[in-house]
Amino acid sequence: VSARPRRIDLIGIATASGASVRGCGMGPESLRVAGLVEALIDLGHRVADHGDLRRPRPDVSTHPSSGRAPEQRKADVLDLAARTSEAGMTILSEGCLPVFLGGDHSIAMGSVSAVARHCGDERPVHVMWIDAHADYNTPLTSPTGNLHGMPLALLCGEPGFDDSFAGPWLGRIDPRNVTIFGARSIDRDERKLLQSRGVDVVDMRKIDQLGVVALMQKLLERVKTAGAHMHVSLDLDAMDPSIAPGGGTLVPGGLSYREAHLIMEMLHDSGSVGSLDVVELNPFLDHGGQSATLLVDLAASLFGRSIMGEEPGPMEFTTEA
Ligand code: 6HN
Ligand code: MN
Ligand code: MN
Ligand code: MN
Repeated sequence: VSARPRRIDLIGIATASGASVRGCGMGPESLRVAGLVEALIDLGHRVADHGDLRRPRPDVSTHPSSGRAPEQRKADVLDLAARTSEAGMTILSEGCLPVFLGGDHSIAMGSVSAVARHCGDERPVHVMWIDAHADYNTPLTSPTGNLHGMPLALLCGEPGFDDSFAGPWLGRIDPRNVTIFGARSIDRDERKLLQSRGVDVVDMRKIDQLGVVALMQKLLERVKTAGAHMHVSLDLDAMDPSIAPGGGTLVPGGLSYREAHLIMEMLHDSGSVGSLDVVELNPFLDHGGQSATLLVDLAASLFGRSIMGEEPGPMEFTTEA
């Protein structure tokens, strides 16, 4: 149980360049306004806020929905991913736990590659991707061309990314060390890729049928046995739109309020989590801060907030090892 206080380092990546809907570049600031720093300090952690990484160029209206042409958006994504990767490495090398505040989900190219580079051959990395989507498209399979639908495929070294995508993220992660949790919208060719690589997809049907507890226990036991660093990538749209309206790619039938918290509480008790992304919050679409507040509360659960304090409950994760 990772009750001990940690030094948590926040870094915002204020971008929507991987998405087709503008607004999630304001995500980091919205999470701060919703009280993220205070919530973590309240749990006894030490918190450093590194502020935001920003797009290299100002926004221009060349694209009807995003305001940016595809090539420009791609250049922004790659530039920010490189800087995110370096910043994450620095935080990890100081023994701190990085929390990457998106921004759209393409920022995970930077965050996950930072973790993979830091762990190197010393420690396996397991990625838990909590999302309505699998984000496992390649330029060959993507129906939209939006880069926030591709970071996992890039990290897992899927073919279809040409040399222009070169960087420390390419092929950094073994697809068998990925668990997608909460999925309910997967594109046709994306599904074929996931199946052929043996990616663990815990979709909403499985969650309905087997429940969060059994599925999480299985995952956490596996991660513990492997001695892996668990990176959690939390996409707002994993949660049901009724409790998390502030996203650009909402899908009905998502995680309930308590399911989401229980996942976070069990992650906390596992002691395996070494890094976190909080992504896809679009404050422009949010309803009065509801989604931002939900994400802050979920992060608090992940970092040790519990209903009855320290008392271990019957669902606490234990392992023989
Ligand atoms: N996200 N599968 C769709 C696409 O465009 O590739 C949606 C991706 C959503 C990405 O929510 O992070
Ligand atoms: Mn996503
Ligand atoms: Mn998503
Ligand atoms: Mn709305």
